[in-house]
Amino acid sequence: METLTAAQYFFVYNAFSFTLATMAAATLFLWLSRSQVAPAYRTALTVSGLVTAIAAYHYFRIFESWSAAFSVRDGVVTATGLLFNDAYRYVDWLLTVPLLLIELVLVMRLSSSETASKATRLGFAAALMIILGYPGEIATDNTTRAIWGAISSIPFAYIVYELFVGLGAAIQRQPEGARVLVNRARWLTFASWGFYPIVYMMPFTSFSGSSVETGLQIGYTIADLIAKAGVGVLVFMIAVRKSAAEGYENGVLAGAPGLPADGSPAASHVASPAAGQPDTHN
Ligand code: RET
Repeated sequence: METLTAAQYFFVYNAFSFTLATMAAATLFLWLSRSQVAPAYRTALTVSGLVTAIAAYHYFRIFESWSAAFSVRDGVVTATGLLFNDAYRYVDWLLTVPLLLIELVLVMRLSSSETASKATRLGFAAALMIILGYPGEIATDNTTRAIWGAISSIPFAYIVYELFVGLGAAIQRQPEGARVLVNRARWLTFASWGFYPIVYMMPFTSFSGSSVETGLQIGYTIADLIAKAGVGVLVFMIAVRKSAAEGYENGVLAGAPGLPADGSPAASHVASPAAGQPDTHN
């Protein structure tokens, strides 16, 4: 890698540090908010917090790897000889991308067979997309990068199609108050996901050397912040709106004091087909 300027080095360094803090904070928020929503949406918040927790761990490792790969003395950056490990990012995606898709499907509360089939197909396509993208990411020549990038775009196109066409119909069945938010989550996912392949194409631009490396790291980091923490907060808001539409207040069925709020059988037979809940049984 061509030597970075001190400004480039610290820009990336600070971005990693910021992202580590954001992912850790988002994890706490999502997990601590579980009790604020109806039992049916708690798994979505758990999964959402898992995504940011896995990301926090990987950003810690990425940050450490970045610090170890360079040393800065008197404003001059030199490579230490220890390689910056790009694999952390792809391992992170391998775990978090299928989980993110599952989280989106879960918050829609489709029938269990629809949830299972959508989550499986989307999760599988997401894993394939990441695995096929990796050889291109570590390739040193642009032709290899372009080939793997193109192959990886096939499962990517399938996911985008499913999110837009497949889940479009499901969105129409969401309760009024949540429809706008679910649609926003779908768009935010689409926009942030679309950003990854664009960042991947950095080496094909007129930028070169250390600018490409800086651009790749900053670009992927911004996309990760939106796709994980941003979408996580939206999923929380959707869960709150849908809980309210189903008669829950602060995670408890309104007008039913004393009922367990943890989704135990005593509460769930009252809670399940609440009014205004057309999306549960189709
Ligand atoms: C790659 C390789 C080039 C082609 C395509 C890619 C897509 C990557 C995507 C990654 C999404 C990651 C997310 C992470 C958050 O947890 C692998 C860069 C299409 C869409 C959402």
